Amino acid sequence: MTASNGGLDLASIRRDFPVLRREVHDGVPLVYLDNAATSQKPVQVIAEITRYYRDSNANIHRGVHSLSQEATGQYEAARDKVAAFINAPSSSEVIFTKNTSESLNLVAHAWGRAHLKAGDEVVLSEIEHHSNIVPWQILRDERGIVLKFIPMLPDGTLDLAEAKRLITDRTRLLGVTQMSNALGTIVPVHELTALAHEHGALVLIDGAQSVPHMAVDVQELDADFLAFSGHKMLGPTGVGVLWGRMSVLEQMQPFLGGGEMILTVTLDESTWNEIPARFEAGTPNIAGVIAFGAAIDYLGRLGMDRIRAHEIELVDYAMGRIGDIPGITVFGPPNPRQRGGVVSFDLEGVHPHDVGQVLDSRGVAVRTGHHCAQPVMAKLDVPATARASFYIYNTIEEVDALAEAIHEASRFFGNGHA
Ligand code: C6P
Repeated sequence: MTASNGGLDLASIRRDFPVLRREVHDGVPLVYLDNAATSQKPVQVIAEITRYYRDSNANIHRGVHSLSQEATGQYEAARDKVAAFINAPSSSEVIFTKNTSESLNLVAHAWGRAHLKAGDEVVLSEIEHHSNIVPWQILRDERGIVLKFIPMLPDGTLDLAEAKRLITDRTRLLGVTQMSNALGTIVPVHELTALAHEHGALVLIDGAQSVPHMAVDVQELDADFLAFSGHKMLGPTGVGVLWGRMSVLEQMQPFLGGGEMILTVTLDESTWNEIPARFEAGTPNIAGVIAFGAAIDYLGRLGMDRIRAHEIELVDYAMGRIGDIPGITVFGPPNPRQRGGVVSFDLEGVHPHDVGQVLDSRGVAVRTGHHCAQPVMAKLDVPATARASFYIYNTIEEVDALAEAIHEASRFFGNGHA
């Protein structure tokens, strides 16, 4: 097949990622297809971490000295880049956390604790990552709020008719993923957001899998919160983002106390700093945030629409290439435009971990397990799946390597089909 790669120059992109030249098992070239777990990092991001520690390291927002001011400037410049990337009306609406999980917990703790009382309803979906279920269960057990879940249909999409029934005037918040990590399903969050707003509920979007792979514009989305992680979009681990609408952030209590989140402290009481400092207690991951800025620059140069087009091409090709392997079930929507760059599958008679090991012996790195989405596994009635997930540097030849490795697993375990 002749691939257009969405207009991306893959050879040039791949040169920027040293790890992609790695071999495993003494000479087997690495085929990295575990991008939904974390992406690889380009030299531009790696260099920025070194540069910061070598030339600019100082604590931020705390010193009048030149180095501290320089580090503060670089940290705040990264905030501006994130704001521009998601088209936030103001950089002050961008809060740095350590990952998506912390961003989602921040909403449950700082908004939920201030505004939810017994009987209030929070609507989630059955395809949420554990990080958008567990914080709400903790709050339910503490406050007596009621959790409702939009059901998943057999093709991995959400039951929108049921969503219309579940979202009512009792709903205080809708929390939903824009793209399922376990299945790749893209959720029509615009539609759900409009529905929730009609009933006066706030909307929290888990963008951990969508923001790295497609253009996400918070003004167009019209939600109230968007959570995502830098490490899934070329940035270092330990940096996440919570974007929040300012009028909502202003009504929230702090999440963690201490450090720069205060204005005044006496032994009796404290007052809070401006937003976003109010939600960033303690010394943050300064180097990580600054290097995340370099990751955003990199993605911006490629263009999110091209990245999305490239991934649709890869997924379309992958589904065709592996769809007819005997005994295979590919989960999630059949239409590649309704899914992100994720292909989650089961090979009849072979445990996904065994599939993963055979794939690994051929250099193909995929994730196997429940993908922190156990309710999805329960609904599919499988203990786990094997999941290949693509990003900007993956090629059609790597999809071929994946397909051949799955054939090999099928032959190796003699599941009766090969
Ligand atoms: N999913 C995966 O392999 P953290 O770990 O906090 O950066 O992101 C949590 C998270 C939240 N929501 C969704 C939709 C996610 O996919 C993830 C992370 C990884 O699928 C690790 S479990």
